[in-house]
Amino acid sequence: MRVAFVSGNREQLPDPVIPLGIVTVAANLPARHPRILIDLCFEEDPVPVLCSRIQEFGADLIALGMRNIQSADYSGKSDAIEYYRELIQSIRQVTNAPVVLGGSGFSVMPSELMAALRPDYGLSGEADRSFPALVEALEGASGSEKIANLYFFEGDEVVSTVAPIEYCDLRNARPAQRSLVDPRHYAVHGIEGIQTKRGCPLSCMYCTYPLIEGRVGRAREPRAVAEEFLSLTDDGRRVEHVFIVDSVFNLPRRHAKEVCQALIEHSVSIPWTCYANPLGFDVDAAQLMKEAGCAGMEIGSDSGTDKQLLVLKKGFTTDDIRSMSRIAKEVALPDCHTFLLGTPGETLDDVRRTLDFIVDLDPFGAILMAWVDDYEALDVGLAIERQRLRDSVLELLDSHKSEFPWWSIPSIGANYDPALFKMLRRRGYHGPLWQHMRKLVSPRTAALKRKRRTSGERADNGSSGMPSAG
Ligand code: B12
Ligand code: SF4
Repeated sequence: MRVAFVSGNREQLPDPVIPLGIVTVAANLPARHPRILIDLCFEEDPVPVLCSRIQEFGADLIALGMRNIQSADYSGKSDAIEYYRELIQSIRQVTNAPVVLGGSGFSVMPSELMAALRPDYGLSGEADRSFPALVEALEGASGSEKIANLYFFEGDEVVSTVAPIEYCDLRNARPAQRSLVDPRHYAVHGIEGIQTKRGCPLSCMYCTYPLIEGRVGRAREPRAVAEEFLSLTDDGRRVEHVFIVDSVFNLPRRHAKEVCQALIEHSVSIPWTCYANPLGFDVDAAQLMKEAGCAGMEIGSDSGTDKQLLVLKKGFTTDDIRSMSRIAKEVALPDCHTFLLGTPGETLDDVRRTLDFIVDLDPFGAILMAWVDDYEALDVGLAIERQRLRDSVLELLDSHKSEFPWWSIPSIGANYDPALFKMLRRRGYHGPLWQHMRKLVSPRTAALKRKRRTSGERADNGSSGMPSAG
């Protein structure tokens, strides 16, 4: 069966990302099936390119990957549903081949997206095994009832098979089929992704990751991870930076340390960034990560108040965040904390306390985001309701943005816009941009602004350090 994989993702912020999920699925499809990958990321006019490449190839099956529902600026404005609907309708005009939709975006709300987009099939969650099984079933070689997480229509109704009893064992996972990746990812950006494990043991209140990769932790062999790192530059691929795409790299701590050791033993020299968590972080882990080439950690700290951390079920406290940041400073491992403002149950006063907390913490980087519920993409009423609080939060951030010279506030474009990204890339800075923001601000300006913020403007009512947004 001739399979045309399509990566619909066109998001270029903070960077274009290679369609790692799709090339992972492709690696597990038996070699006898000819395949192409049509990546729409860099196409000015994606629909005609998509249609002509599908026709040229003569596809028997279209495997459409939907990575994002939200947009990168957390503005809550996303036209993803409309865009994917247009892709599917256009595919229908040039071929009768069935369309199967999958990917992390799809997995977050599969039934709703089946009904809204009407592909022939949907596969939610990891598809390393289920996609090849579906191909086999479509060839008539086996039935489809045993395929986990398969969505399809019975009449007008969306039905699905059950979730898998066992998730994929990653100990012998095949490395992603990178030969399919559009060379423009390397020629222009040089950013790669590697997975060392799947599953996160924590249960943050809003987290959708278990829908995509389950909760059960499954780790890869550290040696295999190091070998995959070394193979990234095969075939002349230019790779300047790697993002370790695990939900949390340093949990479990032991596996993270073993991966670091393997990277050191294999003399891996490409710098990398990962998501990390205050739990499972200690001086040893920090030192090993640094030695293994970690250029920075992104930490989902979310809130600067213990009350909200409890609501969000983060499992750590503000003291844990402080301790992690202190260790990171000692070891010179850049830490960037993301904060989600306006989460359920949070007041504007809580948001102000969080801003105070970040000023005191003084991490290497901070990214401030107004919280967006994924379902806003489908529910207009919810989107309007959530937008009200978001507007107040953004107004507050806007009135203080100049005091935080290197913090990124994507929703209002503060230290987060395509022109800035382009300029930094032209200067030869690779990896997540928060790692370079400090270089753009003179230490004197930064010190003056911080001094004003910390000594002159802290509210004296004991509850909030940020002046009211008005
Ligand atoms: C690492 C990561 C990042 C890194 C990526 C670094 C890099 N160079 O790759 C960074 C920090 C840059 C990033 C940015 C963003 N991300 Co992100 N990211 C992740 C994360 C943690 C892992 C993604 C990954 O690569 N996984 C490994 C691969 C192998 O897994 P996978 O893609 O899911 O593929 C499997 C299945 O989905 C399925 N599959 C995949 N494709 C297909 C296709 C078909 C046809 C089929 C059948 C199956 C299938 O099979 C695959 C193998 O099992 C996920 C959360 C998660 N745990 O999944 C969020 C996630 C993908 N990101 C998300 C978002 C929204 C974004 C941003 C828009 C910013 C933001 N607001 O967070 C930007 C967009 C960037 C861009 N250019 O597109 C969302 C997407 C869904 C949604 N809610 O919209 C996720 C799910 C997190 C979430 N909030 O729920 N991200
Ligand atoms: S630590 Fe990250 S991946 Fe794990 S539950 Fe929390 S948000 Fe989800």
